[in-house]
Amino acid sequence: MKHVSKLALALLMGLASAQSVIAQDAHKGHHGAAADTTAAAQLSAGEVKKIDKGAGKITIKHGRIYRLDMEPMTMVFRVADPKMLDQVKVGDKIRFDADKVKGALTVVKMEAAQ
Ligand SMILES: [Cu+2]
Repeated sequence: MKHVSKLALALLMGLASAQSVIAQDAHKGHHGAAADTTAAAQLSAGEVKKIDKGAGKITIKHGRIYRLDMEPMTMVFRVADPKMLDQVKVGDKIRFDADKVKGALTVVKMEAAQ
């Protein structure tokens, strides 16, 4: 019994520290330049599935997005700047950052995956 509660405590502590890291990252994101050194680590992996230049939207099959606490899935995003859609084509592997802008999930940064 003693064993079990120690394990549970360890799990709880692990969970708590993971959550505080996520909260810190989200916080940094709102402070511009200071976040740049860690920005690369925050980018999520994705693959472009569809591009709709007229609507300024892109469909991305994405990995985990820590900032939004979102599981991997395929979904449509708005883009912060329509020009971003000229930089990629369907099938491209990308790294990107997304955030809520005026209530809509929006790709705020996007680059080709290495
Ligand atoms: Cu998603």
